[in-house]
Amino acid sequence: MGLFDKLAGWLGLKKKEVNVLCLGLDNSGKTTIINKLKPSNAQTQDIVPTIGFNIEKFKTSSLSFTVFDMSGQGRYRNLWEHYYKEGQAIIFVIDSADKLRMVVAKEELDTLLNHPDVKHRRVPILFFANKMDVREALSSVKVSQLLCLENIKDKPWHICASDALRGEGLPEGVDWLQDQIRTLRT
Ligand SMILES: Nc1nc2c(ncn2[C@@H]2O[C@H](COP(=O)(O)OP(=O)(O)O)[C@@H](O)[C@H]2O)c(=O)[nH]1
Ligand SMILES: [Mg+2]
Repeated sequence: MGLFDKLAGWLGLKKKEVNVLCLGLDNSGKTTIINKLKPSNAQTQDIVPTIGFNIEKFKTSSLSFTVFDMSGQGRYRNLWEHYYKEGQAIIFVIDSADKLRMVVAKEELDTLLNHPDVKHRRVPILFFANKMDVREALSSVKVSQLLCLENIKDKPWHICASDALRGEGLPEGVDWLQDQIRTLRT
């Protein structure tokens, strides 16, 4: 049973759908993480891959994921921003070893947090400081500092160090998110 099944099962959600957006720069590990979370029988539909813009959607009985890369695709931004409205939880993935693009990740995060469809909603945000297995990777505390996460006052957030290749750190993050989603729904 995948973590994703566990999450859905634990929540006891059978009818209503929860939309989780998974965002981050390209190459941060989103697809790897999502593949670890989703059950093997999840239906994946890739849409609009042809215009150099990558968005992946899949769903199970009760949870629906939308995954997209935020970097280098400024001109396609309006194509994915409309998903913000429907997102009830966000997973934001950072490549902890990519120090050069940490500032780009911060810019994308700030743009996300200031978007009208996100700004005034209490959407829980789970951060994965991914690739912690890489020797020169920054700690999750350092990543948190560089992204100025302490400035996020109006949304519940949590950061977990993760190694998506081995699946380390993912259960902790999923546990936190499931608590948050449960709170949202009661
Ligand atoms: N060392 C290491 N490599 C990772 C980790 N997560 C993903 N990768 C690798 O990073 C590359 C990009 O991952 P991918 O999931 O495609 O990133 P995406 O573009 O955000 O979907 C792939 O070669 C992955 O195998 C991790 O935690 N540690
Ligand atoms: Mg991907």
